[in-house]
Amino acid sequence: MKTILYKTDQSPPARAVKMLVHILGLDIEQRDLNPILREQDTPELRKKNPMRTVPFIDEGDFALSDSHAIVIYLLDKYGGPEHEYLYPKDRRKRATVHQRLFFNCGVLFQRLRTVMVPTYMGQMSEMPKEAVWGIKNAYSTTEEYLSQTTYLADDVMTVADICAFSTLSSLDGLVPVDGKKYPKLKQWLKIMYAKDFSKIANEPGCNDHVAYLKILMDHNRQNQKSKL
Ligand SMILES: N[C@@H](CCC(=O)N[C@@H](CS)C(=O)NCC(=O)O)C(=O)O
Repeated sequence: MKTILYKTDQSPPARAVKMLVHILGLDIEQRDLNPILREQDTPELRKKNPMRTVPFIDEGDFALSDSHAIVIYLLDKYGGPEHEYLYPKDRRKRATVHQRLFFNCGVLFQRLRTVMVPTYMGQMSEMPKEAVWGIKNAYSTTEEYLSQTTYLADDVMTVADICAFSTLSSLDGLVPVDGKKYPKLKQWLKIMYAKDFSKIANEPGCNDHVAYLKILMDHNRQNQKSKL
């Protein structure tokens, strides 16, 4: 069975996989699944994807969830020598790529998730101070990484940049990166926003994601007011 990618365009981790699919030029079937409507909870999909998150891929006798695991698998399976820069063979460089991927998974995306989940559940009507602090704190760490190398893990773009960019582009829409405080992050974002794969596979979903979160916060605020 050919690979099927389950995704929704608003999802940052799904956008990371979509960007890699675009870079590798893969002809993969992409199916929409709305996690807010819990479309991933059917018994058939749950069996393949116990984490019940998007993105995940299905190859019939093999399924894989988590964008970070998926991009590494796709690179391993389809990447040619011309893609080696994305996932360097050098042991230390590869270890640094892994660390930045875990940073995206465990820090950047979690800071975004603390805004997404309560907003979707109707509980958040504005960005709380603690969430903004957490996001800026993550910007500081990213700034320090970008002070060591041009891209997040190396002087060339790696898969860690693609994954972190999908999250940071949504965060930037919610808490705009201040170029005076985080000049390297601002410059890196500018470079990443200008890439073709970003315009095609990230920008539309990212814009929708940020706009939807802001609309929902307004809606939650109106709801809270009407209950007073
Ligand atoms: N670490 C996972 C996170 C995936 C994730 O949380 N996706 C969200 C959409 S952005 C989701 O499916 N949430 C549904 C849920 O948590 O039940 C990845 O990188 O793929």
